[in-house]
Amino acid sequence: MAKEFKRYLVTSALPYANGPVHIGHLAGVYIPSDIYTRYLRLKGCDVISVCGSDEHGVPITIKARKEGVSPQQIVDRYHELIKKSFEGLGMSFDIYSRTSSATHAETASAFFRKLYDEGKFIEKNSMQYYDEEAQTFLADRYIVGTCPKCGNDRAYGDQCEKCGSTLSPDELIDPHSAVSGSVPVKRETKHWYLPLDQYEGFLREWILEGHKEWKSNVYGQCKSWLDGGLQPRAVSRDLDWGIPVPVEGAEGKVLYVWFDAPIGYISATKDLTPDWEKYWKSEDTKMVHFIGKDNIVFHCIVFPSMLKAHGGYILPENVPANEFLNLEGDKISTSRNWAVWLHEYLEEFPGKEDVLRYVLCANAPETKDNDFTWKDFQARNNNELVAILGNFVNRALVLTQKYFGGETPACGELTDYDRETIAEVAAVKASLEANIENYRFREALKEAMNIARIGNKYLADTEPWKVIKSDPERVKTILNIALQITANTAIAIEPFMPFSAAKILKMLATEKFGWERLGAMDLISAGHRIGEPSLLFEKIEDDVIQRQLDKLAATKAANQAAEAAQYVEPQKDTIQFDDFQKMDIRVSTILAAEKVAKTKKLLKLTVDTGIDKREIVSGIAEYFTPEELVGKQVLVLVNLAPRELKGILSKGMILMAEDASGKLRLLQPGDPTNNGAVVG
Ligand code: B3M
Ligand code: ZN
Repeated sequence: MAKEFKRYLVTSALPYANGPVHIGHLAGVYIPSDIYTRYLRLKGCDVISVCGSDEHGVPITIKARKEGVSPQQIVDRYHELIKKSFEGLGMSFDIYSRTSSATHAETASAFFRKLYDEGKFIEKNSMQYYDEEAQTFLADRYIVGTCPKCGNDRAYGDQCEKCGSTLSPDELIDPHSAVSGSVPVKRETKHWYLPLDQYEGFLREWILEGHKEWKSNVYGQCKSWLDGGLQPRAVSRDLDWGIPVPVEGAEGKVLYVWFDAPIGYISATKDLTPDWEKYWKSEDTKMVHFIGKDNIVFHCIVFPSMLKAHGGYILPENVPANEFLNLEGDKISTSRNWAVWLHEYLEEFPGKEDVLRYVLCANAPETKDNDFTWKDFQARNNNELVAILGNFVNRALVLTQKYFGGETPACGELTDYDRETIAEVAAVKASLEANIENYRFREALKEAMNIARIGNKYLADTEPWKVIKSDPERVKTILNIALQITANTAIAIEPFMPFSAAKILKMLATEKFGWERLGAMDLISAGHRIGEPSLLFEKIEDDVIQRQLDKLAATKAANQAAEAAQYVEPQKDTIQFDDFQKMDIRVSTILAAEKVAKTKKLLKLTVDTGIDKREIVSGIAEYFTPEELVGKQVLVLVNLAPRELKGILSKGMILMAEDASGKLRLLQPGDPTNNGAVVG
């Protein structure tokens, strides 16, 4: 028998305040969390939903350094952007806090201090990389060098972004500091470690025995972490941005971001309500963490161990982490700007907040990674929201306006088909609730949409527009039932599409219904005057989607150019000076140039090499017009064996450089030089 809870505490992963939120975050964490919270509120439960910006950590300091601003300026910028864009999409947190708040500093410090005073940490000295020029210890991300796996010379101390390998600073070839560029030295430093290995027994019991009902992707990951053996984990860092370690002699050290961030849920609750302890310390509270799969270890292993070590706190009842959402078949990436950013979506698709909520829920990566495509976004909007939900609601309202002047008709004698339809609508509630309460939001959304499907079919089968002539009394019953189904739709879709639910209620000119009324057929009374109907959704045309696809294509091209620019051909095999001496390279001037007939790439050049005037065929027609070459001085390898190309005897080769983007560049003497000058 499922345990009864008196209240609910819903937490959503705190987004890093070093960039905007994108559709991957929404599909993975925030839309599921908002659906769950709205549902509980509709049911009249005592529920609070907390979130906020995660404002510490190395990536924020790197971004600040890159932009030449302070970390506080970075987090202030993105905290506001994220908060505003969440509000724009209808995320209904009860509080959206931030970990640079005073409450959080106090809460996280006290939390650390209690564990410290009670000897729950291991103190350990270790050798870390230190930048003597910048006089700072270097977090792994601040050490750059050559990846031992793929040769990328911009690999970080913790990861190579080119080949994806996880690295440690000691593996880097030629490590140097990203701060000053100098070669770092090793210096001893002290840190505090949470001995996770000591919590293995508790975690096995609590998760593997006690929460077999958790989603398999979450349960499985926890099992592999536990089977892999837990190691003590450092909970402090040598950084100047973060919450200072509240211990004497710990100057220059801050709490590790993953130690302080989850405590952000507690500090946010404190800022929300003076009754915060009944949410965090009472077994009558059901706590649910909404996160992405990359946060499972922190929310199922590390944070519960911290709470256990501290004592007095409840543990999460469930952690329904989602997998990842990809975009147009490619991994979403902040650094490569490969994303649909929430704030840009809200600007470019005003009034379509629910379309994004709908599509991201319908495609949510609940059990495996999934893909967002703009074509699918358009199809779901046009074929599901417009054609089913919008169409049904609009017909029910417009026909009531048309036949009864907007006054709700009384319901007369029911036919068997009416009773069948009413029963079908009532039956949706149970499966809708079961799916939401088991975090199956994709399935739940289909159930909610089923009510509109039933309504659409009911109108198509009863054809009030035909019957009105012969039996207006019958049409009164049909439209009364259609209006009740419309009101039921507004209840069922509210957790998923709150903007549309509100619009339907406004068009019905009625207040919000509680969840307990779902399935009722007396929601709209006979004689009640409905409001003006308007379209809930509009078709999205191809050109709108094309604009988004073009935007992504431009991003891809920019990324390819940037990646190419980073790539440098490896050096060729060593040669002897004599080998080089065999080449005779001369400064020459191009006297004439013309395209070689029937070829795309070839130009025939007449060149004055100082020795003679000769013809050279060169594959540069895609990069230079004949006109722009005439008169230019170039470098020519004059003693290359002549060869016939397209019937032209080509005697020599113009030296070119191929740049990172593959474009050919002329090599020219810095100043005008006599033809025939020897290059050596
Ligand atoms: N800031 C978000 C992430 O890993 C991370 C979550 C913290 S929740 C306490 O993308
Ligand atoms: Zn690599």
